[in-house]
Amino acid sequence: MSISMKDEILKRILAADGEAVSGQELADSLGVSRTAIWKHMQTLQEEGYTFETIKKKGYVLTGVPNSLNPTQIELFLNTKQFGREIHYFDVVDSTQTIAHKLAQEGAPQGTVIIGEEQTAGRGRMARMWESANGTGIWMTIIVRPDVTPQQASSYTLVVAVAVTMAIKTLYKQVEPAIKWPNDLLINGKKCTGILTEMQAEADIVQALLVGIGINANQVASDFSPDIADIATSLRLEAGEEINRAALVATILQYLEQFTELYVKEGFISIKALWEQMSCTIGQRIEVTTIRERFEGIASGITEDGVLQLTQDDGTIRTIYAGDIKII
Ligand code: BT5
Repeated sequence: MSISMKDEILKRILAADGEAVSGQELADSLGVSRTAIWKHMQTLQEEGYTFETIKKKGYVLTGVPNSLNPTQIELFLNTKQFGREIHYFDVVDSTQTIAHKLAQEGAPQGTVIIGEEQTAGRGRMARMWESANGTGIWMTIIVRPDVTPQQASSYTLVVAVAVTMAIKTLYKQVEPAIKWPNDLLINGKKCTGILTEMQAEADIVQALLVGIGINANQVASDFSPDIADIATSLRLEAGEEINRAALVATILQYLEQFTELYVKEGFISIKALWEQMSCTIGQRIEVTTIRERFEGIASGITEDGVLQLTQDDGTIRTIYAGDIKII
């Protein structure tokens, strides 16, 4: 991806790791004037970076904003493909909409779209997803797995495992649990939702648009009354400020790893991990599908990622899609 002059300057200052970087050297090596460098430094300051200017030595970085600027994410990124192309916006309607367009135009696997704010963030079945400015992680990843559309329905479960692993790796004090099919709960409240949409033709998946919404740094009063009782954020649960860039990079690393495994060996290779992290299996649940509502015990997940429900009369039903409530 082409990187802007401003980001290139930022990258060099970040790489200096607290040492001073001379404005003249930046200007010479980038082939621009000192004034141009100074202007870019002003813009970076407006974005929340802080610098100390040391006479005759140059700029020293003293503070970074908690931003999802691709340059920040790249610092933590340890992947081959995922996150190597990032489209970053201040405000979008929905990152899903942009991802659909980019995927149609041929964007490669692993392309990520991030918005600091979404004005029309969405969940499944046209439900709304609250995506306030600067507090969460609102991103879509374009994945092009070599699987059939039928197989792809279990990919949401793979994503849930990858996000859970990333959260547990960085914040050992929290214990996210996966509620089938697409929620991560902490202490019973929702901190993450996943929305997987598909572009497919007959038997071929062209692209999966994997939308991940994570409440990262909200405090309780940030949630609207609609979701105040059911939502939580990582910060509220972990008791510390969340470094969103590090979390995005860690998610991308696990997602790349698990996607490779999933394409090679199928959902079965991730099933045991999913079961360990799930709060669904063994619970009495109420299932709501487009057509009906019924209840029973969530008795297991199949090798294809389909939920099995044992009804009170002992019959087993398979659930491919729907909402569940643990009762
Ligand atoms: C989801 O839907 O949980 C999928 C959410 C996916 C959001 C991401 S953000 C990046 C990408 N771009 C988008 O436009 N979307 C994706 P669902 O299972 O249908 O849950 C929706 C329900 O969750 C709503 O009806 C609310 O009750 C609740 N909800 C809405 N916003 C929330 C939030 N920020 N935190 C917790 N719960 C929320």
